[in-house]
Amino acid sequence: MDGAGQTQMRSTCPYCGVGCGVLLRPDGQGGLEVRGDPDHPANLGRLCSKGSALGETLGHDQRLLTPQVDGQAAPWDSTLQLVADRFSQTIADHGPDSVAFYVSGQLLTEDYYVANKLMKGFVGSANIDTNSRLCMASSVAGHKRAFGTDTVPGTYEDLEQADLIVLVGSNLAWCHPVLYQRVLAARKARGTKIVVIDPRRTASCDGADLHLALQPGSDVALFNRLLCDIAQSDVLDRDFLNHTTGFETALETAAQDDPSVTGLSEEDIAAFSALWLGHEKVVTIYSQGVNQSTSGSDKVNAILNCHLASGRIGKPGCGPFSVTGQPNAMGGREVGGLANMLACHLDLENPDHRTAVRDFWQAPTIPDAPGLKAVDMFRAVGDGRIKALWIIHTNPAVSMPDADKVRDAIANCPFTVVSDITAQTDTARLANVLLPATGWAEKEGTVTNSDRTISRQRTVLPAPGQARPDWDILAEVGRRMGFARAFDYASAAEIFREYAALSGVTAQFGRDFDISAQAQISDRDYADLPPQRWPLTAQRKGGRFFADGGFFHSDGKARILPVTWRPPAEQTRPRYPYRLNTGRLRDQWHTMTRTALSPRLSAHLPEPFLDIHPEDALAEGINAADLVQVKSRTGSCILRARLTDTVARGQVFAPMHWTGETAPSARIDALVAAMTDPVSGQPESKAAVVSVSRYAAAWYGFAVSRDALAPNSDYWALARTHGGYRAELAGATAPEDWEAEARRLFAAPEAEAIQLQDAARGSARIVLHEAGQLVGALFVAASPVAVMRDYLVTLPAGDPGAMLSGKPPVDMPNPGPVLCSCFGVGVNTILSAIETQGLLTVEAIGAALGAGTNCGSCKPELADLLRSVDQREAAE
Ligand SMILES: Nc1nc2c(c(=O)[nH]1)N[C@H]1C(S)=C(S)[C@@H](COP(=O)(O)OP(=O)(O)OC[C@H]3O[C@@H](n4cnc5c(=O)[nH]c(N)nc54)[C@H](O)[C@@H]3O)O[C@H]1N2
Ligand SMILES: Nc1nc2c(c(=O)[nH]1)N[C@H]1C(S)=C(S)[C@@H](COP(=O)(O)OP(=O)(O)OC[C@H]3O[C@@H](n4cnc5c(=O)[nH]c(N)nc54)[C@H](O)[C@@H]3O)O[C@H]1N2
Ligand code: SF4
Ligand SMILES: [Mo]
Repeated sequence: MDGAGQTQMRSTCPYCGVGCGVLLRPDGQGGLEVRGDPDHPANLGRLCSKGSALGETLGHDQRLLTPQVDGQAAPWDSTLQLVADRFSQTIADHGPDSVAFYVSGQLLTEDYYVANKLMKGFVGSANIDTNSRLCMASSVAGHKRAFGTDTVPGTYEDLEQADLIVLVGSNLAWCHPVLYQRVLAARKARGTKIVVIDPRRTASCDGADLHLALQPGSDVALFNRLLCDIAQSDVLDRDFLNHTTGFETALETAAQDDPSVTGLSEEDIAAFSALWLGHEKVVTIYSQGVNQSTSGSDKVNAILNCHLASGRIGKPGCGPFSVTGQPNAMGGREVGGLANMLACHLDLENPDHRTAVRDFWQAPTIPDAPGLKAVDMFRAVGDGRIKALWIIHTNPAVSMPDADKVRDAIANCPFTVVSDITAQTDTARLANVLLPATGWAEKEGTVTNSDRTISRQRTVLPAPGQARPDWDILAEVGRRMGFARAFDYASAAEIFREYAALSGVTAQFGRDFDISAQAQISDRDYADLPPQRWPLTAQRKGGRFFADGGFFHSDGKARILPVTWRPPAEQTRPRYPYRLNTGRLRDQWHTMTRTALSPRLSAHLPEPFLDIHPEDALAEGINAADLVQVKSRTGSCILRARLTDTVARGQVFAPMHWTGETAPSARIDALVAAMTDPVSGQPESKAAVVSVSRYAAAWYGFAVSRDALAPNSDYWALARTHGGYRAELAGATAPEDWEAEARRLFAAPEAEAIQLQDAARGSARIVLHEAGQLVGALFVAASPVAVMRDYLVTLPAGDPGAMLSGKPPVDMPNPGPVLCSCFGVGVNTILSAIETQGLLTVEAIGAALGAGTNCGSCKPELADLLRSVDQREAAE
């Protein structure tokens, strides 16, 4: 609680692994005012666009408010009994490995701890895996191979103390925006150099000194070359090599790799090496371009090798830095959420570790072999080996590779339980039992961010309906399965104390994760727990690891591992000539169940798309704004084409966010084959092979609507606006009667209609209203609809008759697509201000229009606009 008494609370943002502190104040109408916490070490008051818009995502209209069994509301008591009975019965009939939990790096540590304890300690199976398998598994595997544990050596302060920051497969500007802001601030203060290694030109390239657009999957070859260059320079740290083994072999292996597989010029590769060798303080940040690969673990070790050989690790401003994606990706790793881990960084396969944890839990049994990893788990669901499945806080029917197959597997599983905050997800729609969880700001516990800082999430809002915290639901099922004592938890604080105590027991094995100083924490101190970096022991608080060696292999030494470049698992071929890269957008979070509720966040990029190089588009006969059909061996999508040279020829990029709820033909993971890294089991989500062709739509449509609409065309994509909804539509055959279609779409059989139809041209404009109040407007054409969307979506309150033209009145400029979501400033507004007011800098745009002055997440795009104007003027 803050000085202002009841009114202001400190908590942590529920989105990315930066783990920003927030100050929350209930607005009295069920919502919250959200500000950055100036005292939180992760953000020091900053927030990005998603954090700033949290208040817009808390409404209850989409919430799951009661348990449901087979689509019917049901009481908690009988529903929990049903879940416990079905799991117990399945275990009795088919053994413990016939059941599984699939959980999430967004669970709080306390939730995660209980789920893991129930499955590994009491069900007696290791079949618990998490979406972190799709996210951090390769980093975990790489860390463990090199260091002996899954340790992130550095801290966020290193980003400010570094002279060179290398971003490998990380679009930090969009995915960890507050860290990116910290890097940019440091660059301003000390001239930090930035290198981006990414096949695609991203917003993070905006401030970069060097962008290496390498061939997808070729990172190992690049870092092997760097290792060779290090070996031949005085950057090689022979003293530090005493803390390692394997250098000579790794170097010999590295020398075998041909750097030309990266597709980079010798000058670029040499420039990279020169920057790396020339700056002692270098931090290499890596993320999904590294992890989500069939050579992900080797990519991680190739990077770690360079830091180990140069001793650039664990010292201020130095080190490899795997940034975590989800708010508690790190906490989940600590707590043992992966199928091959025990709690507190202990290994399932080590008998001493197993005994220690079993004794501590007083558990009947602990399995001695790893459970099924995510991809294998859903295969086992598909072929009937898993007969009861509990999915918590994740949406695998969308986010798993080969997603259509995963969706079918879940649908056919004899018993599926889903815990979520909403029933409107592709996964929840398949469940036999739905359990309503309390969401962010309604529940409490801890999360660990990318730099090992443990922070509190706190309860500020009441639980809606009958929703209950995830840990509470899990513990109750554990008790009803017959494990009353082990799951007799009354609060999150109690779970945290048990977990902290367990970490002390495991410290005897000389592991890194130890927070035993918190084992006796009082409820009150837990309530007030300030952000703290682990380790937290009687001797030690926070800090970095490995500056002086002290690795966690039994000989205390790190392993410098021989790694060899391998291409992605699937090769492009005449039938599938394009490599499909996938990833994230600035203002959406994963499967959009929360961010799509915010009109502000929905304005940035309201429709799914495929980025394709203009020359590839030309070759395929694809024009700007056409729809394209993208096909792979596993599935098919329809997406809007964006012609752009941010992608190389032969490569295409699509965002991962759209779902059956928001754009059913854009479920991108339907296209991604389930190929995995042999060490980590992490799928290759960024290197599918696909074909791309123009989608021959008979008609295209655009609609704005006051209420939710119900499209059923071959292609549709839905987004929130301030006044209601907007939709893009298209179909292979046109309905016979557009007015009837509009009435169905807007569910307005009685509304008055104003319309213009031209059957010969295949165009129609229909505005439905009730006594002058807009209900919906539908614009149809035989080619992609040209109306001023950014003007129309600001309407619903406007004059229905005036809408028919699809254009604003002549004296009203079209603002263009929203770029600054905090202040709703459009691209055209910014361009016109740049030109008419002679604005030269991002700061000047901010001063003139406000854009970029709140969260700053759009600054890279503002810089890009300035550059495009520069280039245009230079060309004129
Ligand atoms: N706005 C937003 N932020 C988020 C999230 C979100 O959903 N939305 N999700 C969070 C989560 S869970 C995660 S894991 C992180 C992910 O954060 P990032 O990893 O930064 O995000 P991605 O966009 O998935 O991928 C990063 C980049 O990898 C590049 N890439 C693809 N293939 C290769 C390759 O072979 N080599 C290299 N070097 N690069 C390649 C892609 O072009 C892409 O730009 O973001 C977190 N933050
Ligand atoms: N092609 C492709 N696929 C990818 C990726 C990629 O880059 N490309 N990235 C992968 C990565 S890194 C990740 S992390 C995954 C993410 O993929 P998912 O984890 O599947 O995505 P989310 O949308 O975050 O799902 C979270 C779910 O939890 C629900 N929820 C929210 N709050 C609560 C709560 O308090 N309790 C409970 N029980 N439920 C809650 C939400 O409504 C939502 O349904 O996607 C992976 N898939
Ligand atoms: S950077 Fe943005 S999404 Fe990530 S924790 Fe901070 S405010 Fe939340
Ligand atoms: Mo992730």
